[in-house]
Amino acid sequence: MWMKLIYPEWPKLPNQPEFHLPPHGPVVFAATVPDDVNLTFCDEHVQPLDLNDCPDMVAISCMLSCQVPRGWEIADHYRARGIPVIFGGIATQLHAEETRLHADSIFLGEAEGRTPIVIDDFLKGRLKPVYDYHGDFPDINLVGPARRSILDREAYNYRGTQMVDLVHASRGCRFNCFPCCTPFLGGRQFRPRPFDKVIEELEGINNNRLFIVDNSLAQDDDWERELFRQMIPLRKKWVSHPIREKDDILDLAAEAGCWYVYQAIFDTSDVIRARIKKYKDRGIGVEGTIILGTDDQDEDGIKRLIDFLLEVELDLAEFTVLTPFRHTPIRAQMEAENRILHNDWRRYTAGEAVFEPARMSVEKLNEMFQYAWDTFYYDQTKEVKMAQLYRKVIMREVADGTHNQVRLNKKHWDKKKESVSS
Ligand code: B12
Ligand code: SF4
Repeated sequence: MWMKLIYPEWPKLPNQPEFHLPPHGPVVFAATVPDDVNLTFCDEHVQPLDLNDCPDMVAISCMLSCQVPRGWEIADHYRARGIPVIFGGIATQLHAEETRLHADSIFLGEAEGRTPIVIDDFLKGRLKPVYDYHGDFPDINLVGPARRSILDREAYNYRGTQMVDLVHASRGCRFNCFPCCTPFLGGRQFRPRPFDKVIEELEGINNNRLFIVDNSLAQDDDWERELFRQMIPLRKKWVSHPIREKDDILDLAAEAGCWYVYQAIFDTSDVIRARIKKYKDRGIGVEGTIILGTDDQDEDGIKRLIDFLLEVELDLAEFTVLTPFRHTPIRAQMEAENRILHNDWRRYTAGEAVFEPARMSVEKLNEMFQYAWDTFYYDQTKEVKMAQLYRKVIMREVADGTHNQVRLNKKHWDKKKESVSS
């Protein structure tokens, strides 16, 4: 049986550099697909999608809301030719009802231990329209190493630089922040994977640079300490969401190779200032993730926030516009207040206002979004600031003998030479 797994393209945010990270949901799902299935993969961000082939089944994986409409288009195309389509992934769960209209089957929830059931049903001609495992989480021990062999690895290098590989050490999140749908998806219970499985997976990744995509590592202090202790000998360099702000944990994180963290910044408080300093004192970089358009922000507030970011010398900043995604607390609030402008999911990119802001107009918020990018990156572009972060990691790799960039760069330039001469 041939299953063609597709990751539809989503619209990039206008201010983002032109590189793509390897998708994580598809490779983790692929690990659950039985070996006797002939699985092929197309990530539409980096590969052309052939819509004229005839797989036995098309499987579409969607992570973001703005990716879903493109997934529907692809599905409609295949189904019109009689090829069955199944959808899964985060955004399938968030948009289940609409997705059903474009699918033979939708899969809701985590796939470990369940995919063989789906395949078996399909082969017996009794594929169900819905596999609903939402909230019914599989045994975390079943989460195996992701099947990264399905990726075209070179497609994810950027100008000859090896970018990060994605991996996760836990699921679930015990917090419930207002813009986030993660508690709806993965539940409020923190579900760590066994250490030996995580370490084995990390060791097996042929890349020194990782993005640990766990929702938040700051969920259990003892777990976090032990994870970092066990990671030290691997000498990997990694990026993650926030780490618990305790001195000994931050020390361990730095020793375990923490390169930079994504830190949400909502205000200009001394708490945030102190947190950023703690990271930086240990050589850990900080990329701020800044949501614009919250109810407490007005135009002046946003300007003060940007000044603050420059003053605390953030390494990078990623600005997004507050977006009331499905199954988030903020959506419930805005629905109750009748402030949502439309449900055109293509435009739910977090790059434009899709709701009525409380303290400025829609136009002003969009203008402030661009102001934020332009002001923060006034003297150095995002590419330049990123290059500086990469320089830091390269120096650390050279110092501890884990650097393999020369080989990669050579391959990149050899390829360039080839294309010029042909
Ligand atoms: C990693 C990540 C990213 C990475 C993605 C890199 C990549 N190439 O994949 C990056 C940093 C790029 C990213 C960016 C953004 N992200 Co993000 N991200 C995540 C995060 C933390 C983890 C996703 C993940 O990998 N999960 C682990 C995998 C293994 O789980 P999974 O995909 O569910 O897969 C399982 C099942 O679903 C199933 N499955 C998967 N596919 C399929 C297919 C089939 C056929 C089947 C049967 C089953 C199946 O099998 C898997 C194993 O069980 C999630 C939060 C979360 N915990 O989900 C947010 C999340 C997806 N991101 C979100 C947001 C808001 C964003 C941004 C818009 C804003 C931002 N700055 O965060 C930007 C996008 C900007 C843009 N337009 O370009 C939101 C989604 C909002 C939405 N509804 O669109 C989430 C949910 C977090 C949140 N705040 O609520 N993100
Ligand atoms: S924003 Fe992060 S910490 Fe907050 S609920 Fe979402 S995943 Fe958890």
